[in-house]
Amino acid sequence: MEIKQSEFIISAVAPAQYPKDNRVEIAFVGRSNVGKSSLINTLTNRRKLVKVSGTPGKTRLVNFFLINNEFYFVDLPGYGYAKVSKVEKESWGKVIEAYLTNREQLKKIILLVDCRHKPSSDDINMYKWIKHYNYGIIVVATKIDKLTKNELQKNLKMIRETLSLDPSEKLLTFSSLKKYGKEELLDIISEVL
Ligand SMILES: Nc1nc2c(ncn2[C@@H]2O[C@H](COP(=O)(O)OP(=O)(O)OP(=O)(O)O)[C@@H](O)[C@H]2O)c(=O)[nH]1
Ligand SMILES: [Mg+2]
Repeated sequence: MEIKQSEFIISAVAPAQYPKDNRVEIAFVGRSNVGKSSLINTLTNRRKLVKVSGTPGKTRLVNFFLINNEFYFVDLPGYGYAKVSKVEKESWGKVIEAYLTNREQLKKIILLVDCRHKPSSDDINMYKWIKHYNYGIIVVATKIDKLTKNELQKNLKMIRETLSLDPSEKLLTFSSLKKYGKEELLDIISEVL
């Protein structure tokens, strides 16, 4: 699949603002700073479709992007960012949960984990939660340009073990910096369309 068209639609705080046209949605979740927004820019061949920043916590609302006039990419706020207040964390959690609950047109959730780190308890909970609600899931290890081949192999094994991935489940690898892993992820996304 090739993405020829991508357009920002809305930053939604509440479900009432979500698009109502029932197009298929593909959502991106993961810890703050893991590279969700960068990955969406890479997939869409856009440098600034989504705001990226060195400061974690850039994405605070549920952002919808219409792709090829056919389906939506949904960029969610990152969880697990230490430097925000408890109240703010709870409000982000609610924003994420409100979107992920009962979203029938949501056909795939892409869970991003940083290839350098052991998945956190938040990552494990998110993985279990997605499975529990029977959404299709793809786990993607991001920022692989930061590791050597050997380090990466070791960490992929550790990520698989920590999340208890089934041997049949894919663990994709991705680098927005090197544009690595883009075709494989797009192919998997196109399967659900
Ligand atoms: N080396 C490298 N850096 C990356 C890659 N992807 C993202 N980054 C950097 O990681 C930081 C966070 O990227 P974002 O895409 O904003 O991360 P996010 O998951 O959207 O973060 P939140 O919006 O806070 O949840 C930025 O400084 C990016 O430049 C990658 O593939 N390789
Ligand atoms: Mg972001």
